[in-house]
Amino acid sequence: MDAAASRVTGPRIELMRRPPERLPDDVLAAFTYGPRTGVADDPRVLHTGLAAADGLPAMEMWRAPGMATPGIDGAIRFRAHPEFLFGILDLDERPFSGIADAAESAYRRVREFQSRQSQPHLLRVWNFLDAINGGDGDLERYRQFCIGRAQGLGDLPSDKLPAATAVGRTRPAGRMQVCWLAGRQPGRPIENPRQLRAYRYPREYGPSPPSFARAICLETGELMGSGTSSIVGHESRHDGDLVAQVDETLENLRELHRAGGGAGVPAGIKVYLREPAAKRGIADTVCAGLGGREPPLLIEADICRRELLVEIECLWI
Ligand code: 3EB
Repeated sequence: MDAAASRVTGPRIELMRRPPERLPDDVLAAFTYGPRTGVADDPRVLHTGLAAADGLPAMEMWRAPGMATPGIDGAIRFRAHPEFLFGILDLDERPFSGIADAAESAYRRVREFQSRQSQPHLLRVWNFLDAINGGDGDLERYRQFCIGRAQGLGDLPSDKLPAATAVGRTRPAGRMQVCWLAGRQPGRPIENPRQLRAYRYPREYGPSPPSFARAICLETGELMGSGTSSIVGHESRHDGDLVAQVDETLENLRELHRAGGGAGVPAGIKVYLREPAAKRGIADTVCAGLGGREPPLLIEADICRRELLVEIECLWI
């Protein structure tokens, strides 16, 4: 058989500044940033409540390597391709006793749902939260989220954790949004030699270390990086210095790419910025620093540690 003809690719990301009126059939999910657009009533669309740094509409579209079919399972909306599934859980956080409780419930539902799918393996998760830095010490909402997430993931072994992003909305929406890509085949977790594994962070960062892998290498060859920040070992670097944090983060991403085998080119680079007013030059620096072919999407968001000003995510295809 012709290897090229039989090769299945992983999902593809498209970052759009002119969101389309309708989504093609092979779209698994689409995240909107900023103003809601014409696709508002499509179940594949998640309105994140985050905004692009320039305030204009943006959409992130994930396309399957072929047709995908829709489904609903309780509060979960999903779209399934034989190889890949994308799920969206957009929860009202307010009925819960706290963010830990909401996260535990969300992740318990995700795992229970995934256990019944023919694409059971979690590959990549995005978490969009309100007030991620609200509360002090171990009561900080991000730390509480990590406690609930770990509880909800239950007995999932560390070496099966997905790659992830967790960022905060600057305008509260009362919602905990968890969205994920899953696969028929498991991914291979990749760790970053410059960084301690997140799930082994020491106690000083909270009672429950964050449950994610630094990257996941798909069976189809793509490398999906987690949200990456200016952290070396387990320590935040360059407190208050955005330019230095961006450089450190780019070094982390290049090392992560090397650790994953160094294949492929960057696609769908997203830069989460705590203070978008300071964004001058960052898009070019990030694009050049990763060898990107298209400009990154800059998004205003809070980052999980107060001293961190930037988080960057990237997929290599
Ligand atoms: C870090 O490296 C930065 O809790 O899911 C990045 C990506 C971060 C994902 C998560 C947190 C998460 O610890 C923060």
